[in-house]
Amino acid sequence: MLIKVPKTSAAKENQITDESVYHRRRDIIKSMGFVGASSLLSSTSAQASFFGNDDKPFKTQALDYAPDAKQVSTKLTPEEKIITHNNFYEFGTGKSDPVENAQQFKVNPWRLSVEGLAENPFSLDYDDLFKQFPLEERIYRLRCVEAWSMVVPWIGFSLAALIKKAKPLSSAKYVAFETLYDPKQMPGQKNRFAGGGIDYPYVEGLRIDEAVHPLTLLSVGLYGKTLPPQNGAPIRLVVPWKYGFKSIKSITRIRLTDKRPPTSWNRLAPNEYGFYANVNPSVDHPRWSQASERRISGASLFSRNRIDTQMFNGYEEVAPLYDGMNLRKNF
Ligand SMILES: Nc1nc2c(c(=O)[nH]1)N[C@H]1C(S)=C(S)[C@@H](COP(=O)(O)O)O[C@H]1N2
Ligand SMILES: [Mo]
Repeated sequence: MLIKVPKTSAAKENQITDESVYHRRRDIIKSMGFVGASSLLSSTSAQASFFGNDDKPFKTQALDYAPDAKQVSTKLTPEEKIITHNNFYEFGTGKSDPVENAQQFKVNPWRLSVEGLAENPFSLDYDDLFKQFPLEERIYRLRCVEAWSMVVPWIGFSLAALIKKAKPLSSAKYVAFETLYDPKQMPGQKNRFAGGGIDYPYVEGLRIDEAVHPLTLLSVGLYGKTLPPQNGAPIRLVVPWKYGFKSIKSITRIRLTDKRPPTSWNRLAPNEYGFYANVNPSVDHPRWSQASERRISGASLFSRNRIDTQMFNGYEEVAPLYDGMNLRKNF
């Protein structure tokens, strides 16, 4: 019974008509003050019409950061697509539910605790998230297990820097992550149906060597500004070589542990979603192929291309992490 809920909602997402999403998105974009496809306007200049007069859009703030030094040849996904086409089941299971339902989400005050098998457990408040570690831009591909993808200019810092500060004990083999649990603010957490069958809080995990890999990012912003709530404000994980569901949003707890932690999608449908969830074009999801993906690229409905999915989402430098492992079995 519980397993059936996500199956239904996941299937629904795959079948959702582009057109209805497109028209909905137009309304939202208009309300947020975007005037053109390549607008660089901050959402602070948003008009509140879509959300109603006392229901103003969330305000993001400009960040100071070091731009991504690498010349990334791939075209960025436009900002208005990244912030209106989301998976964040705490705010509903439809792609436009998060932007519609998350604008009043309170991110300040916030507390992120770093705990468990560590010599120096600590916690960060909202301001610390932006001040304790130098911020850098990382332009990464994001590949959802549902076979769509984006190219996102994230801003954040390496998870490795945060873990180093905690001074992990040698017994720490895994890192466990937890999203905020607050059903008053997150309608999807009120009951199983609203939240797609997930048992909240949403949890995720990495092996410690994956966690300290230089590509693994804690993101606090995108497109030069703090994250909007629908993308996981105030802080979320980004693991670019794994399916998007590993990149847990709105994190309140990071725990070093000696046991492999449970992960939300694996718990819900273990035959469909593994612990590793490395992007792999040769291991299909039981209900669809993973050989290719729909790249959400241009501003127009017609500028979506089907491209081949790459092993590890193209981040081949992570391959040594899995030397000798059967990646079909450990999917
Ligand atoms: N807490 C939480 N984190 C989450 C999710 C979620 O539902 N809840 N969805 C995941 C999935 S399936 C994807 S593809 C990415 C989407 O991130 P984006 O909306 O910023 O593109 O967030 C991931 N993190
Ligand atoms: Mo996803």
